[in-house]
Parts: sequence; structure tokens; C-alpha cells
Amino acid sequence: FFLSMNSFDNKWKTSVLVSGLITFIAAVHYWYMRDYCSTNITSPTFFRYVDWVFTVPLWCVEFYLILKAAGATKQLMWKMIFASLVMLVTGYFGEAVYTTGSGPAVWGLISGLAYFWIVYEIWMGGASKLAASAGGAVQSAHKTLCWFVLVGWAIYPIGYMAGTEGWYSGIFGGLPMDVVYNVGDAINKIGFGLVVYNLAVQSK
Ligand SMILES: *C/C=C(C)/C=C/C=C(C)/C=C/C1=C(C)CCCC1(C)C
Repeated sequence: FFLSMNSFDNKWKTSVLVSGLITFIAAVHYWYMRDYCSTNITSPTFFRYVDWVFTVPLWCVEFYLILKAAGATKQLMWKMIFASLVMLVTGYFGEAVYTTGSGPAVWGLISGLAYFWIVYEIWMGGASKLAASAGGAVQSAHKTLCWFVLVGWAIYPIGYMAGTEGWYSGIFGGLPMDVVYNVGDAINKIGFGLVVYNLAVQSK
């Protein structure tokens, strides 16, 4: 992403740069997580959430950049960033702080509500109207990103339910949480970056 950046129109340069940043930040954290896992033989929960706190808001910035040409406002971007931070902080509470009794289920539910707020905002709120009015490559990229959030992001709550105790443990308890999170990150960071890259190539 970094090396190809300059071959694109100015309009797309920042978007490709952000794709590079998201994957680069994740690469650095995975480097630490690998060390942490092999030394402590436990999940690198803290590093994972630190990574997400940087990369998920960047994801929201990317959404905004793609729709900027269609008239997206910074207000939309900040709304999404706020919702994503609520989702991550409450998820961390359930996974690492309030880990007994109904703690994980309750905090996971609050986190899930913030997640659905984002889903609603991009599928049916202001962002979808802007994308429809832009049409063409912008609209189809927006649609693809919407599917990433609805399906790709839904991998994370599955990992959460696999790794915490709650009413859902009988359903998801057998899955390896870290593997589920790793697959989610690969799809949502690399796959997402490629969608943005493709958009830049198409409308170059
Ligand atoms: C690159 C990293 C990404 C796109 C991470 C996304 C993380 C989520 C969508 C996490 C969502 C969660 C819930 C919806 C409920 C349970 C707690 C979380 C934080 C795992």
C-alpha cells in the first residue's frame, strides 16, 4: 500500500495511506502478541484491544474518506469513531475486567448495541444516502464496506463468546478465541485494504 500510494490520484492517496497504516499497526501488534503468547501461554488480550483502539477508528476514517467526495461530513466520522470506542471499551470490560458471573454477557451486550448502532448508521443512516447520491465506484465500494461491517465484524463477537463465560458458552465455548480473532483481523484489515486499493485503481 505504501509503495503504490504515489501512483494514485490525490483523491485516493490518503485512503491508500490509511490502508497501509491499519495493516502496519496490526503487524506491529501481532509481533508483540506472538512474543507475549509464547512467553506467557495466555491470550494477548491487552495488546489486542490496544491494536483495535487504533485500527478501528482508522477504519471509520477510511469510511469517511471514501464518502468525502460525495459530501460526507466530519460529524459522521466522529459519530462512528465514538460508537466504535464505546464498543471496544465495553468489550474490554467484559473480556478482561468484569470476567465473573453475568459480567461478560452484560458488557458484551452493551458492546453489541454500539456495534449495531454503527451497522445502522452505515446501512440506513446518513452514510448510505450519501453513497447512493454519489453512485458509481463510490457507491459499490461503500456497499462492500457495509458488508465487511455486517459480516466481517460479526466474527469478533463469536471470538468473544468463545473466550468468555456466559449463557452462550455451550454454543461457542469450543472455539479457539484467538484463532477466531486472528481470522477476523486478516479479513477486516487486509481484505478491507484491498477493497480500498481496488477502488483507487478503478477510479484512477
Ligand atoms: C481491525 C480490527 C477490527 C475491525 C476489530 C473489530 C472489533 C469488533 C467489531 C469487536 C466487537 C465486539 C462486540 C460486537 C461484542 C463483544 C466484544 C467485542 C469487542 C469483541
